[in-house]
Amino acid sequence: MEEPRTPPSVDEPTTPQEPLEPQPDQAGPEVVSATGKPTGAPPTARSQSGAYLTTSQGLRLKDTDHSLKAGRRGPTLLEDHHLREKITHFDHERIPERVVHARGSGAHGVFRGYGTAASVCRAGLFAADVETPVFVRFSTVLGSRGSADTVRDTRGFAVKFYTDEGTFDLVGNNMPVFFIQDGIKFPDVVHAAKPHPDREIPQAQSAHDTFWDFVSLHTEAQHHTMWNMSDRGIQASFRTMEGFGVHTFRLVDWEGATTLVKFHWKPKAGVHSLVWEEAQLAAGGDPDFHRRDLADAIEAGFLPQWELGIQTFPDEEDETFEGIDLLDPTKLVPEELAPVQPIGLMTLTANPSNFFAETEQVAFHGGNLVPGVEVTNDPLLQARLFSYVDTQLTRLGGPNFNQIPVNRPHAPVNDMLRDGFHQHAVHTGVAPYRPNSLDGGCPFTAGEADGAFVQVPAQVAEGQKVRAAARSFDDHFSQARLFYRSMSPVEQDHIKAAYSFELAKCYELAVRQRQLQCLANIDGDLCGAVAQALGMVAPAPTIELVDAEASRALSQVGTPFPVEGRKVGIVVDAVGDTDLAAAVVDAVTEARMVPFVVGPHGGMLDTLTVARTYAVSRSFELDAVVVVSGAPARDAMPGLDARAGEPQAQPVADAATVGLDPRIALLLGEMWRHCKVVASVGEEGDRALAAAGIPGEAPGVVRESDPQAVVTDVAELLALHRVWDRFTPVSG
Ligand code: HDE
Repeated sequence: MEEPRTPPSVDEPTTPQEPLEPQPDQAGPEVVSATGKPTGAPPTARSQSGAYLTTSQGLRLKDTDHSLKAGRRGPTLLEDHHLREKITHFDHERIPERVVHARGSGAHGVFRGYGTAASVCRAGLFAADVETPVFVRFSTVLGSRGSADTVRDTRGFAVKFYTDEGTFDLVGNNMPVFFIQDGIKFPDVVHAAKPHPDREIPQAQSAHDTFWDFVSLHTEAQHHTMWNMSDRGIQASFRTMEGFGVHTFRLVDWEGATTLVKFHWKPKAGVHSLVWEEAQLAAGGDPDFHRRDLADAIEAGFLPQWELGIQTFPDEEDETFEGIDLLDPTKLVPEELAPVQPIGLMTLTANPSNFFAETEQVAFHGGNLVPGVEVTNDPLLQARLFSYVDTQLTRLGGPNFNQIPVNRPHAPVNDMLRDGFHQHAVHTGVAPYRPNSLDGGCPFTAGEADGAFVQVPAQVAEGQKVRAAARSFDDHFSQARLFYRSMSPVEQDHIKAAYSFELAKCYELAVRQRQLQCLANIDGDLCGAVAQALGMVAPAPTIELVDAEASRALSQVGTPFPVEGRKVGIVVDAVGDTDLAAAVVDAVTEARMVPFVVGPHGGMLDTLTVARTYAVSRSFELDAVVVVSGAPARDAMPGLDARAGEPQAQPVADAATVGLDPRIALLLGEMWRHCKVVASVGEEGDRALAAAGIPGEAPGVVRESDPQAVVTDVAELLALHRVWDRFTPVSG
């Protein structure tokens, strides 16, 4: 077994030493002049150097703890520049958060092309074995920067590829469709979904009147809303999330031939979600649940991976495929009709060194394209092309945000953009204009053979100026129905519960009624169940319901979930068999899972290091639990005896009378309800399970006497993510 780590010294270090070397990615490329020569401005000039604390001007300081005063008890002097500089800078540390996607988590990584896209796309990054550094930012949409990770919401999935041909940003979501068909509606949907303007509540939630008011009136939002109400709205981890480019893009090959495509990111870890109660518990117990999970996984070497794939469609005049309008971002193309073809692999390899510098300041933009990838006339995409630069002007304080290290292209930059707030480049030359003779004609424009980006001459339909959409955009319900009917019964149950929860949070009867009408136009069974939960009458559909072939690929159930990095709680009490627990820890570690010893108090239990105390152990943090023993921790929790007899302390069974700590009873009850693997090893463990009311023979319950055997059984069950057959679904 691993020796417990010696904790780092808590004493203040006293020997001056050089700061950590900046990471290579912080350095950014060299600053070059208009003629391509280095300007000499060091790329890291603004990060720390030297062993001593200084002012921003490099003046060494002896004391940063006391302001300069007229006498020890006297007034502070205005002359104290260090005080003023320190406070002034602090006063301006915050920048405006993103108006949407404010809460996010980032990581560095690498993308490796398979070469399989070469027949349809000339972009160098997709060529075989080309490695491109990437920065990824995952996010929720609605919440503020400090909001909880596990709220019900869409997730952003934005990837910046630093290619040799320029930066390519694929700014997508974890859902393939969007609430609106035209970008001009974006402020409307966001205003409706954000907290009410009078009380500024609720935070990071769609469960409120204005959201449902909007989506029930603006029915093109119904398909995306259905995704949000499904398990996709509460994903287990960023690592188990699919990503979608949403819009249709146009790829161009070396001959200039074009293909329409939709981009998909497929996680190697499968696509998985939390259950709703778990998501709610996590939002309180660990609001940083997804951020922590991503950072921990990368640090532990369980590197998250996604395969990038494309669905391809012939680039024909009507821009439709099998009757689906490819320019309508509220529609997806089922994978059964157009399979996703893998074109490369992304691996996240490193956590950011500094959250603000990288994750907060990264600026994505769908208009950052490379030769071979172009946009289409999707009216949502077209409006986005305007928004993303515009928003950075306020958020990052001016037009030079591309000079921030995380935003710097890795391709040579020789633009004629000059000056502006926060200009860091020391440009040389006198002629930032073209044509010129004074700088020798530099910079020169490139020909196509030199890698210039030249838009393919795609045909633009002639027409009259109109504020209108194509007729095909009028179908708002058929794909919401397709999605619902493609779900497994357990997923349908979750959807019913989600609508019932969210609509029950709406005060306005008219809003609930209108949304029920939308559900009636999607699926009668769904509408009936939600109406019943709300105590309302289910309306009849007002349209003819159209059935399409169910798309199995839309369901998450049954996607593989590798056991690597999964968390297994090992519960042992103060007088329990710690040797047996240690053997389980070893077996879990050997199986490449992460053992969490759950004990009555922190510190050590014999040779075991306790990772989580009874007081903080809740189901959301564990994928499975193995109980060795769980007797009440009388010494560790004064007053427990007095409370043990109270009914609320025994959520599952008469725990106290049979010697089970009520907090372990609570944990086991949650694991049971959340369809997680519950296991015992040895007699004490068996007794604990029985005391918690867990039936010995139920699905997903493992009882073994041997530590190796219990871990083998647990690992087998974990590959299915959850034991869904523990409860009989109502749907189906
Ligand atoms: Fe965004 N979106 N968006 N969006 N979006 C922003 O840009 C906007 C849309 C998406 O991690 C903002 O830098 C408009 C669709 C992600 O930094 C802003 C419209 C999709 C992120 C903006 C859309 C997205 C953003 C806010 C309708 C999925 C986070 C801060 C025309 C394909 C990127 C910022 C990050 C961020 C505008 C619709 C994804 C205001 C106007 C559709 C992942 O510019």
